[in-house]
Amino acid sequence: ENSKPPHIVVFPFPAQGHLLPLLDLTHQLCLRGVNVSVIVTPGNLTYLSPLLSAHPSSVTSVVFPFPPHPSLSPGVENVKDVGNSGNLPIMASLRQLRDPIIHWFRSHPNPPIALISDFFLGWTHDLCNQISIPRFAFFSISFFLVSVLHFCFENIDLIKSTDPIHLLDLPRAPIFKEEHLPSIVRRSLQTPSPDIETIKDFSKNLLSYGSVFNSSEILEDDYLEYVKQRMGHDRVFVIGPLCSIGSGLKSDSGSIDPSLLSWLDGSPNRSVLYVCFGSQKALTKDQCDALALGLEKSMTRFVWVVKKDPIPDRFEDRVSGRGLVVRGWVSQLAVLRHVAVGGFLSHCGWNSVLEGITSGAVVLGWPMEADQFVNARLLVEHLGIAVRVCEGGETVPDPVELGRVIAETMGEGGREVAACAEEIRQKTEAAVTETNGSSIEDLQRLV
Ligand code: BUP
Repeated sequence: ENSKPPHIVVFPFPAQGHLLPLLDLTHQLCLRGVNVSVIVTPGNLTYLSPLLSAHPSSVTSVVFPFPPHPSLSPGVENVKDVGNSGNLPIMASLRQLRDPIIHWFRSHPNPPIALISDFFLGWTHDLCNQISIPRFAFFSISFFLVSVLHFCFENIDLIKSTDPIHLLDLPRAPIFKEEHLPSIVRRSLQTPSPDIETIKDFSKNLLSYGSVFNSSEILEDDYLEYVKQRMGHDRVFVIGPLCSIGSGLKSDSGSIDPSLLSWLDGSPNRSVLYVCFGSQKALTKDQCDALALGLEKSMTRFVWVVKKDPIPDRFEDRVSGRGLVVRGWVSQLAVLRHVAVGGFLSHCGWNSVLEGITSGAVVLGWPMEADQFVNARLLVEHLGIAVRVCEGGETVPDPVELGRVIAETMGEGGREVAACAEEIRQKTEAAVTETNGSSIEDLQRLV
């Protein structure tokens, strides 16, 4: 019995920024001899393919029908298909899987000995108590953000009555304008709050047996300590950045489209600015116009990844040879790691932040919503490895100023920040690549 590999269950939340890193973690656990059942709904099964084919004998998918929800169209099971507004209804739907999961667990011939679930699934803490297995919360976000969320949820009345709000308890005592607080906190300030269940759920994460963070102690050791103290134990595992650990799932599949690759190959080292605002945000027409003009004026080489964003007419002709507009999905990590790329104009989603850091690209931050203002603060003010070029989901930047900042940061004026970024890159990489690196050791401790 003892010689059997341990069997655990993993429950991701279906938003790309949550799902992909947890699947990366699952991959690392399988490589270390763990057998895993992954809870998934039919519409998300496709995202498991790389994992299932990398570990055909140690990963099993456990498919539960997606519980219907009045505000979600049939077939919508991933936030990617509806944008951030889908977070709450998808969370509410998944909560209904509690009894089916308990039933599955109780009838399993070799039931799992632990659960790792996304921090958006805080209710699984109670589920695990019911079936007497430990629950580990997986955080695809920073310690800084968890600290901010914790403080805000504990002090909702204070936050309602002050703006800007001074987070006095936290390391560095940061000050945030209300509009820059995480969206989930801002929504909870409304009366009546639509998110009361979410707040209750979030606090369960800090009560769980353990927690796993896709971050690095190099980036935020003070907030790591703060969170550990709030949790009151040492079962806090800091195992990131997962995008840089060994043979990752993503890097296996991540190849650059041949025409983009040859364009990058023909560009001087560190000359290209990669522009991408994540999977959820589409720019408005005015924002697109301003950004396009800013890129044009910067005279900088660039690759701009667009989704549904309305690109101005003939823009591509005007920047032909110097700039590329790419439509759809690109392998962001592979592009960022190309030697030609030196800058990353980003919305500062946490995964993008980690991918930027581990590529040594200077981040030009344009935080728009959710946790992005908090992440940008960490990069710009705390670590000094980024500059902020714009702020706000509705803001239209001044194209002349934007062009100037891009040109300056990608040129001589960005030298100092690039040197800081390189130093942090080296330290962060060491944590995940050296055998005694802090993240590698924590991964082993977790196993
Ligand atoms: Br878009 C895009 N290619 O074209 P974030 C994104 N990505 O590989 P977000 C691509 O998606 P949430 C593309 O590398 C990163 O790993 C990117 O996550 C990848 O932002 C991920 O940066 C995007 O955390 O997600 O999309 O806003 O809000 O769910 O965190």
